[in-house]
Amino acid sequence: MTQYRPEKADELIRTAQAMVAPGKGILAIDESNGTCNKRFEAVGIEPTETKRREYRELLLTTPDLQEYVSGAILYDETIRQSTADGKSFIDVMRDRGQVVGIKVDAGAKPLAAAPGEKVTEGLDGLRERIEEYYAMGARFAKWRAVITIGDDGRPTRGCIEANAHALARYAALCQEGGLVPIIEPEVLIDGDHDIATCERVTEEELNEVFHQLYHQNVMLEGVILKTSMVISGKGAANRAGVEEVADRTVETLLRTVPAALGGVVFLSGGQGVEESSAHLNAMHQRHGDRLPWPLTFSYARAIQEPALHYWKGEPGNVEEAQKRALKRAKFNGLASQGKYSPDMESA
Ligand code: 5MM
Repeated sequence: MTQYRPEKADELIRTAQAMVAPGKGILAIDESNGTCNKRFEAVGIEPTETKRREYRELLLTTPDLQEYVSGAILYDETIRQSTADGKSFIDVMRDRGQVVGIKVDAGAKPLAAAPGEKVTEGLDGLRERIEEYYAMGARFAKWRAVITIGDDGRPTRGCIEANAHALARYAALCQEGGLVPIIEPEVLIDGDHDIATCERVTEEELNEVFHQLYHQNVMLEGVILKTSMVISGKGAANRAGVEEVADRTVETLLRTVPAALGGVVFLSGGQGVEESSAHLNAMHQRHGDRLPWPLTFSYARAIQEPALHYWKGEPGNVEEAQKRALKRAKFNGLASQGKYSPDMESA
């Protein structure tokens, strides 16, 4: 059987190409209210809708951000918000030539009969929600699955299969409704596992994801994979260096991700901001000529953190906070072409 083509195939392919245009990546600002509030409270910002709106305005209106950021993933609350002047965030992005994205999953919930594991929910009513978001102006979506590594047999096959199946069902629905699905199966960095364990788990989980996408007739050219890097656990004794992370990540992706895919982007997953740039950069410097798909970033914390910490909810700090966000976006844009250097950080 040849590849199934959804009705909006050409549009999906054009959208996917715009999302991973050369030198650009995707900004993730789709934190649910709970996550956003937690990050606000950690730096002393009031966890209110007003502050969340102000913060998202700060990021989305950062001067020149569109040079390095092709689009942003919004949360349901954010996609309905506007700037203080009354311009909708959707229009802010569209006027800058950016693609509007929306997180559509309903969060990772405990997987029954699988202690310590989660499955992402949100398929019920998804067709209708996609229709609404498309009509509002969204052109891509995101769904995140969470895979935990533990020395007690986690992840189990049951967890890997349940999450991959849901990702594929979500992706097919998105394409039916004209949204490019970002599929995000995140292998968490939490734990003291070594990089070889992360590599084995990432390989198993990506194989299953592409197996399920095939069976759900998902058109790969209109899909973006958002993946974690192959990296040592945060608490590992001897954490692998930049070159090993770059080599193992690229090798794992080459073994598992079909060449037809629209693009691959990374989450930062708790890495430091400079580390996230260095890893992406090393992948391009060492393997740039072997990559069959665009390979770039879709960071949340690794772009936002310096800006959030400086802003602290103060109107007088907006301009400098925006400069800090732009710096990370620019360095990651350079890293996506192998043109970043850690020396630039102090310049
Ligand atoms: C893993 O999280 C995604 C990427 O962010 P980092 O670069 O910080 O790792 C991110 O898009 C995530 O899905 C959102 O922040 C939403 O998180 P919650 O937990 O609120 O759904």
